[in-house]
Amino acid sequence: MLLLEKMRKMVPQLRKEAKEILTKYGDTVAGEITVEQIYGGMRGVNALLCDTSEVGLDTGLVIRGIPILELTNKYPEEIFHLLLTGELPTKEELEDLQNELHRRAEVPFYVWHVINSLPTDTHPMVLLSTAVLVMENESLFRRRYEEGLPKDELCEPMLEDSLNLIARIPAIAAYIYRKKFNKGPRIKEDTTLDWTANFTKMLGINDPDGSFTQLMRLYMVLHSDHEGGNVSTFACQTISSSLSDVYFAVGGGLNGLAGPLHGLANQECLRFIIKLREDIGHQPTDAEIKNYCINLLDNKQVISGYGHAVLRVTDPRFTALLNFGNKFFPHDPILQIVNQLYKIVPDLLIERGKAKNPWPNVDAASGALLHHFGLTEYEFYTVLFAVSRVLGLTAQLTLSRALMLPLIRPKSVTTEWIKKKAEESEKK
Ligand code: HAX
Repeated sequence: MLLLEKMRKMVPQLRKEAKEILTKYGDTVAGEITVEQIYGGMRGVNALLCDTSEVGLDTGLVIRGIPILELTNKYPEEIFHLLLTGELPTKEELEDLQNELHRRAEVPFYVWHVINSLPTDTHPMVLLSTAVLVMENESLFRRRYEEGLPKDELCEPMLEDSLNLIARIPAIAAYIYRKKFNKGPRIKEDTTLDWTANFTKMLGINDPDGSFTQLMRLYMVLHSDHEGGNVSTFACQTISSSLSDVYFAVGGGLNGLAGPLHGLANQECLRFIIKLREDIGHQPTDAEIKNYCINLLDNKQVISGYGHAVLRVTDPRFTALLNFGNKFFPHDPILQIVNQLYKIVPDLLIERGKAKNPWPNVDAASGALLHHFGLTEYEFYTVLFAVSRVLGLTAQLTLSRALMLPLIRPKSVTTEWIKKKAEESEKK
């Protein structure tokens, strides 16, 4: 496998570089932390290493130095290669990776049984997270660890597990969709197709001109990674730092993604738009939308799809999705509301002065586009996000094992400690 060969060449260089940095700059102060940051979810604390991507306050997602808006015509497989190695694959490398994913795509039979055995009203994210966790049985990383493989050799089995998971997750997600929403029997995978086209075929969405697949490729690229401190990635990395394998770690990360302030926001956002239209009773005017949002904010509700813990501008991923919709179906009534909200909500949030970022994030547009193609079951949206995010999570896990990063274990402090510390600093 070409990717494995590339990693074998890369890993010694990465370790050498890390060693040199630590020897030369180990004592360099990289930041300070205030009491407000301790109470405030550690916003702005520089404490994690992540080379796959970075999120600039005013630039948004940049993958390995390339702004996300310059990567929108790529295949998600290319993005995985880029995240992991820092380079886009050559044609040969891409084909080799795609073949490798097909070779690994068979889902263990018991996964279907587990999904079938859960109650029909189970949330799709529970089905997905459970399916990922039960595949832990397949982990090569765990087997190698138990055999006594030293930690400087754990990167390869981590990559093996990662590729298996990436190869299998589309079939699992597609089955969850078909089972949960009564769409008919499972559709088998098609090894002649790329990762996304195979996925959309297995979902069974009607796509005569291929534009749904085109959207899904874009969607998979945009959601793949968002540096190291977001809930799903941070949770995933923390779990894996105890040397638990990909299935435990990604399962944990996906549970974090399932929260409404994180990956569930795409579901919440479309639900909000549909409810807004229903409550107003017709295609709303700008004034009606404005009043509706004011009322929500007065009732201490958040407007899903707006705000971000890091970004302070319109999320370029939102821009990419909105451009897609406005180009291909500008008259779609739901998309029109997304456009209207974009004109109205930022000013309302600015007026209230609470949200540090009044601009839309990726979740503000994605649901409207999926809805247009008949994928209206918004409970499923976070699963799509998860399929994409597995690319970033697994790339990051593999790199952490490449660098042999240690257990993540920051120190916590008590309220008493904080009060004492504050008193001491006031006396000075
Ligand atoms: N609507 C109303 N109020 C908002 C708001 C919004 N969209 N965004 C922030 N605020 C409020 C916060 O609730 C907070 O109020 P309190 O002080 O009363 O608690 C205040 O503004 C300050 O928040 P902040 O510092 O600007 O934001 P945080 O870093 O704490 O949180 C969130 C960032 C994304 C969680 C937040 O903006 C939010 O809840 N947005 C709506 C949900 C959403 O769109 N989530 C998806 C984010 C993208 C993502 O991770 N996708 O996976």
